[in-house]
Amino acid sequence: MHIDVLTLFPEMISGYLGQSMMKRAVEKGAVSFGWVNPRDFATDVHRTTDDRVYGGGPGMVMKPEPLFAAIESVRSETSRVIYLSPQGPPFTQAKAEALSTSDHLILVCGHYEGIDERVIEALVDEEISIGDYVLTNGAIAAAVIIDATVRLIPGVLGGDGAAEADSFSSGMLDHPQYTRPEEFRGMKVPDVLLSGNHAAIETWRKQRATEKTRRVRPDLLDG
Ligand code: 4G1
Repeated sequence: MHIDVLTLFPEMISGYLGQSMMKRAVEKGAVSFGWVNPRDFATDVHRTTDDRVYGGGPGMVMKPEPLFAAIESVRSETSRVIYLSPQGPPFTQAKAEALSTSDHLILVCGHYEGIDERVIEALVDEEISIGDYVLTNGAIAAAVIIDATVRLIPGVLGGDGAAEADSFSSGMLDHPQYTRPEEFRGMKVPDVLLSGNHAAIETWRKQRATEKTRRVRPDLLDG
């Protein structure tokens, strides 16, 4: 998979993409990253990428010309152009699974108040939102999409079933987790987890996960 990130501030997430799981995924050849800065496609002397909003009101909007040129510089037949936007449907694990089989993603990050609507109409295949809150720019949202998607590409995680075992694959929150020591500051690991009784452990985990999900995220059980 190749992922091009279109942003005015690549340094916001380039550090993250050069680290940890992403670094290993690149080294394994599972994914490669490219950067596209619309500023490099602005043609005036000041290399302007934003302008005032038609109809009035505060803030600036990203101009269409540099965005069209930037997207068209990396787009091909197999590209999927995604605009990270609070106006999109919410990002989910199911969406991450669908994206993980893509050939080429172009992730368009908004800045200021967003992008000229004509870019969305003409070039964007899909809008995705990472949640209902206000951000200063969309690059962080792109990093979220990349993290959740790339770890699902076969061979990126250890192959120990960690990706499949993840609680969201079962549509529920996770059960509590413990590691050594058996007792820490008087707090003990539940006996069942030390029993070696795998059926009992499975029952305990399912029960705790269900209780927690019902209490804090009942929407996951009804949905
Ligand atoms: C109206 C949140 C505006 C924000 C309503 C989730 C938020 C991209 C996302 C905004 C952004 C609400 C996202 C808002 C995002 C252009 C630059 C848009 C930043 C921008 C609830 C600012 N998932 N927000 N507007 O935050 O990019 O993907």
